[in-house]
Amino acid sequence: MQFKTKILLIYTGGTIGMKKDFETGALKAFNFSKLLQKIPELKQLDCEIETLTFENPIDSSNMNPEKWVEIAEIIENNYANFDGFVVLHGSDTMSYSASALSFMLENLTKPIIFTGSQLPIGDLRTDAKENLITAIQIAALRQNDEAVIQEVCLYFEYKLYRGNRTTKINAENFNAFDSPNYPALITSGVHFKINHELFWTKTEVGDLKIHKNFDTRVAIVKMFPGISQAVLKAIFEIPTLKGVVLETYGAGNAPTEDWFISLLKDAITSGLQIVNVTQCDAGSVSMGQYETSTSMKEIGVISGKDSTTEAAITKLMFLLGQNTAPNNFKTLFETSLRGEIS
Ligand code: ASN
Repeated sequence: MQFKTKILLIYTGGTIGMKKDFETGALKAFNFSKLLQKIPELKQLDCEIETLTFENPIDSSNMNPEKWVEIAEIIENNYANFDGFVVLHGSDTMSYSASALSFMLENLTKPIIFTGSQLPIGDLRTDAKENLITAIQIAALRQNDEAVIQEVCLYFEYKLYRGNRTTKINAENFNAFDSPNYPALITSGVHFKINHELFWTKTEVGDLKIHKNFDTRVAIVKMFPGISQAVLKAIFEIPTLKGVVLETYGAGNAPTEDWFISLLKDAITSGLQIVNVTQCDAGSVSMGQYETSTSMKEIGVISGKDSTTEAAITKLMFLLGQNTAPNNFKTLFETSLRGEIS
């Protein structure tokens, strides 16, 4: 007898399962499992689907590291019994969660596909059905008796991306995500166009390991012309602060003024990890390319290279949470752990 591929759908919340609150007119998360029974299309899929939902589904603006652990533990507890996992998640912070889960789950050999929608699944013009059905189909893809996808991905509007390469770019269009520095792994048209050569290739194979500690004593600071010494000093001197993602200009450039460089230097000397990422949608930090980044390179600012801000901040929380040795921190951060940097 041929066994069917088993997929676990994990519903965390998000627009996909929301309904209008008739008193306020606002969209609110509600019980998704009942709604699934109303999607007859799912029965046509050649796989077995089970659903687990968060006890209290959330709008993804309420997502946080404790809830990432909740998702990871659901995966951990069901890993042996399922061939793939589809995580239904609000689009607002989906790229953060997909990035976080990519770092948490080491040695993955099964697909974890995040998806959601811009309109609720009950809406006449919904984008939810396509996203959900195709995400399940992709999670169920197998070749030579193993899963085709063995990493954390995000599927939205006909494209499967590596999760930690994505960013939400649009609050209106169905095409809500982009992966500016890494091409789509799969494009869904009449057929799937599967770009095997882009898949994450692991250097080591071992049992699944789940890392559950994140250190939230971090901040994202976005540079702008006119940012004051007083503001930056107040942030960089927060006594509990352990790491900062600094969004700089272009290829990782920032002011060359003495006060700025010495502020960063003092912070680094006292143990703060500072990661340089670009504010640009695409491209990479390249410290030393311009005079406006040379000093940052000299004082030991970490290069986020071409990682997204979402990947950089979750990696920072992850590596700090692992108690990474300070003398190894920069090297480890600048290394691709799950394909998040080129
Ligand atoms: N506010 C919603 C959420 O992120 C947006 C969505 O899912 N499209 O939960």
